Amino acid sequence: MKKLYSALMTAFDENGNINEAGIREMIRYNIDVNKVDGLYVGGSTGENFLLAPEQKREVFKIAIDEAKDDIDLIAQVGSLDLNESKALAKYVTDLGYPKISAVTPFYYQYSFEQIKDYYNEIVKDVDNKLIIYSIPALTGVGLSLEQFAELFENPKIIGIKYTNADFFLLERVRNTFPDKLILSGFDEMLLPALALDVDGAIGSTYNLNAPRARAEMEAFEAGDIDKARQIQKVSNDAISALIANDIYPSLKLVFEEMGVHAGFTKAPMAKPNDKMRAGAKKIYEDYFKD
Ligand code: MN9
Repeated sequence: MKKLYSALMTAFDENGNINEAGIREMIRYNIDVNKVDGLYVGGSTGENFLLAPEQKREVFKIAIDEAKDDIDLIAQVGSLDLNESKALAKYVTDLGYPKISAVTPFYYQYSFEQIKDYYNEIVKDVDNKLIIYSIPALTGVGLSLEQFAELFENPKIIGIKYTNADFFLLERVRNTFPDKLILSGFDEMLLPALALDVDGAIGSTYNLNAPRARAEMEAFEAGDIDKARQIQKVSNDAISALIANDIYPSLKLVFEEMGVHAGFTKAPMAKPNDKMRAGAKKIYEDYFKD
């Protein structure tokens, strides 16, 4: 069975402080209602790159404390500061996270040799397995088939969170590395990713839309492509509406409509205004009210 992961959001108060109760509510909702297979903690959706080092640790601690062994957990530890990434890799491994992940190093332009050293350093001193987080649209860093092959020479590097619309490369990667874990990262392109035999998906919108994504995966596996396509169409109507309304605060506003206290995004992410609130209410009513 293909696996479905929500990218965990971080609930903040209005001043960007962590709201622990809100994070726990979102985790419970994902486990009890969405019935996801796992959570990706500390990713883009978690606003991780806006967090202070101690806030990252706080989120990792809360998430494993709430989720325990009930679902799979992947901790994204990549950071601009390699020493911090290494320390976080150790921290989450000690907490019991069964997998880590790291975004490709970004902002400065690194050679592939430097990128490779970064990954090998992160896993060097920890007894854990790592999934490369590839998201070229946000990092500006794209990896080629040959570069993935070089990274996979390290046996601790076991897969890719593939957030990329390059399906040619996805096909090459899937068929070159049949035993690697490939998790698709663009929710709006779940169906073409399934067609190329990814092992599952990780995404922000599954926090709200996991039941549809699960139904789509089941239809796909049963060979009912028409049904899978119809479900993807409705999901994409919802995703388009979320993006048009500013996706990060809107995911939280829709959660609030559902009674889950997802709180605020962290500045410089947008503070909700009346128009955004009205938009989120409509998205809730159109797609997520049962
Ligand atoms: O990685 C998410 N990516 C970002 C996962 O947030 C940058 C996706 O789940 C997108 O939010 C989603 C909407 O574009 O596919």
